[in-house]
Parts: sequence; structure tokens; C-alpha cells
Amino acid sequence: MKTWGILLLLLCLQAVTYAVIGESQTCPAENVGKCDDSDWEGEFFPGINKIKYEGPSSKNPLSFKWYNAEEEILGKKMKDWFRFSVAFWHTFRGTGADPFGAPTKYWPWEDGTNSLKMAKRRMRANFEFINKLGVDWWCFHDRDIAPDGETLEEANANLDEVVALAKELQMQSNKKVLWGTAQLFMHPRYMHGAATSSELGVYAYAAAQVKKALEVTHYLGGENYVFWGGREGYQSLLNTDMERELNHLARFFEAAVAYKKKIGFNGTLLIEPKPQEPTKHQYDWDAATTANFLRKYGLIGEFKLNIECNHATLSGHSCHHELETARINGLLGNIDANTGDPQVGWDTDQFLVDIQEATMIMLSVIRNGGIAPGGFNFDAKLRRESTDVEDLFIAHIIGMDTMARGLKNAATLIADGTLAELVRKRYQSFDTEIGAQIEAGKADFDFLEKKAKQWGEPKVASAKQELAEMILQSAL
Ligand code: XUL
Ligand code: CO
Repeated sequence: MKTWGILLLLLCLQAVTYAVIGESQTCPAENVGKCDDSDWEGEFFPGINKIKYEGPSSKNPLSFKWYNAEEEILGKKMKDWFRFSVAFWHTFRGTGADPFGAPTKYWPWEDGTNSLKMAKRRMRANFEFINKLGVDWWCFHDRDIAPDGETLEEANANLDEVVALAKELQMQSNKKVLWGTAQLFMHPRYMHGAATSSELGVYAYAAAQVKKALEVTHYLGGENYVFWGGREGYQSLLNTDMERELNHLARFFEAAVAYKKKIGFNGTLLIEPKPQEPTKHQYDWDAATTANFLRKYGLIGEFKLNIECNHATLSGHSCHHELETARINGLLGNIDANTGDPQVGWDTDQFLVDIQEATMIMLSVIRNGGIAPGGFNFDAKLRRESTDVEDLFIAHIIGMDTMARGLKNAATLIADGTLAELVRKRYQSFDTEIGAQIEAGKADFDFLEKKAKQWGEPKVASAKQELAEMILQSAL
């Protein structure tokens, strides 16, 4: 009898626990009523005020210590150097799920569905978030912001409905889209790729999806449009016609350029390199590979690159290397500001908090004369274990503060001039009449052989790498 009683009690307790957990996954107890209301227009972040600049001595986690939007650095306001953007997919669709674990984040406004009603509520949350954070831009994939449909027509109708609300909210708050994109990797139809799929029907479906995504990006005043070829690559060369797939990809991009012009979209088309993940090999491996692809197919003037720092390290380069490669090819268009983990091999999409790395990034951006009409999009997500709503703010604040410190440090280095002088001196042997002849392509091998014989063994100076590192550190 006693054992039965205890068992019954345990069962009841389990039922109560289940009910509570079940509830929190859909509509949290404190929000009962609100979750059913399709027009939930109340505050999504009630305890959080507009984030202000309080200076480096502030201990308030919900304040900027370094990012001071109106402060001028090298003749330009900080906000104009960065043009920070919030990535809708991480901030509003990131659940904390990973291949080994269930979602960990149950934001109070979520009702556990992917309904249109929920999509609109999330869009309102997005605008309150960017308003409070003091960011003017946001980025999206078509399928992050609106539910997919049984047919393309249904998916497009869903997208239209959410985009109409986004437009209204943009006008109220004076915010803009930094870039839009089409999600061409999640649906099973894209398992062999989209523009590089072996199936013609998939190529056509992807084209239709990009056509619509270009239209809505244009409608929302987007300044750029991104192509990230999540599955444009291969798992095995044995079953792949790489040449044919690359030709298809180029045709797809040509058609996108033509459609962009047809609808009068003046934004920049950006390709975002990534070496692999989810495919074993992605065709847009890195900045140099992508630049070569664009040149080969005569598309160089039509596209720029969106450099993502975590993708850079996945391809075996530093973010600084990718930015410099893009910059010297005239292709630096946008930055997906994030970072990986040195001990973890994959795309962890963490907020970038390394001040030295931020300084190098900003050296490239300053040399590029800024990044507009691109910007810094936080393609970054909270760690799975960070589960408070305020963590969303804290993560973006430290991301913005880190970049602000990078900008200030890079400006200090440039004003100081010692590093530039070190580099200049390193190449000074070319600042001569014969150096100029070589650089102008006017020195043939016969001439150079004559000079080599005349001069004898050349003197070779120190590269001064440690001194360069010492100079960099003095600015941090
Ligand atoms: C994936 C990634 C994407 C693109 C947009 O690694 O970076 O979020 O930025 O599709
Ligand atoms: Co990205």
C-alpha cells in the first residue's frame, strides 16, 4: 500500500514537472495570454532600456564601454565605420540545439511553432532589439523570417505578409536591411546543392527562390544581397562533374545579375566564401578562389565578397588575410563579424572578442576607406549554455565594444606611423630608378642579369617581425 502511494506521488510529481516543462517550451507561465495574442505589441525586453555608452570604467553589463556611436575616428563617426547589423537567424531563430542536444533557449515570446503569427511576433521582437541596441541594420534569410509553404506560391505569400510588417516597422524606426539572402541549404530538395544540383528542377526552384528574395530585399531597401553556397560543392569527386557544376553556378549568378538590373535593385551582390561545412568541399573556398571564379566567368565587376572571419580560419587563413585578399582585388564588400574557437574545428560562430584580431580587421577596413555600402553583420550566436534574454544584448555589446577598440587601436597605429614606416623601409630598395622600372614591367631578364653581375651578392635586411609585433601591441 505504502509503496503504491509513493509510486503514485512520484507519478504525480512527474506529471507536474512535465506540465511545467511542456508549458515553458510553448508559452511561459508569466506570459499566459500574451502568447495567444497575434498582435503582441508589448515589450519583448521589458527590463532592458536603450543601451548607452558609459565609458571604459562602467561596470554595467548593459552599457557600451568603448562603442560610442557618434564619436569621430579618422573623420568618420563610429557608427558609420561599422554599420552594425543583427543576424535574424542567430538572434531570433537560434535555439541552442546542436547535433547532440535539444534546444536550450525558450525565449518568452516563442510559442513553439513556426506559424505566420509567430513569425510576425518575432519580427516585432527583432525591431525592439535593434532599437534598444542602437543598431541600424539587420540581415535575414527568406526562410528565417517567414514559414516555408507546401508550394512556392504559398511560401512567397507567407514571405510577403511578414515583409509587409517588416517594412512598416522599418519605417517607424528608421532601420534598414544590410543584406538579404535565400536559404538554399536546409530543405531536402537542396541535398545535392542548389545552383550546382545535378537536378534541373532544383536549379529552377533555387532560381525562383533567389528571384523572390532579391525582390523582397529590394522592397525593404536592402543595400546588399548575399550568396552563401551552403551546399554548392561536393561530397565526392567520383560522382561529381565539377566543371559542369561550376559552369551552372556561373550561369546562375549571371541570371541573378540580369534580374537585379531588371528590377532596378542597385544593391551590391556579395559572395560569402566558406571552404566546407556542410559539404566536404565548397566551391567558394576562400577569397582568392572566389576571385578567380569571378574573373574566369567575367563576373568580377558584378560581385564583391562578404568575408566571414570564422570561414577564414576554416579555410586555413586569418580573417586579416581574407580581408586583405579581398581588398587588394577590389572585392571587399561586407564582413560577417564572428570568430571560431582555436580548439574546435568547425564553424562555431562566436562573437569576436579578441582585441588584437579586431585591430587587424580594422586596419584592413581603414585601408579600404570603409566598408559601406556593406557593414559588420553579427553572424554570431550565443553559446548553447547562455540562456538568458539579456545574454542576447550582452553578446552584441561585447562584439560592438571589441570592434570599437579595434578601430581606435588601428587609428592609433596609423597616426603613429611607425608600423607603416617599418613596412616602407622593408621595400625601399624598390624606391629607386631600377625598382620603378621593374614595377612598371620594363626590366627584362637580360637587363636584370647584367645588374646582378654588376652588383654581386645582394645585402638582405632583417624583416623585423618581432618589432612589428611590439609596435602592434603598444597600440592595444
Ligand atoms: C553559414 C553562414 C550563413 C551566411 C548566410 O556559415 O555564414 O549564415 O552568412 O547564408
Ligand atoms: Co555568414
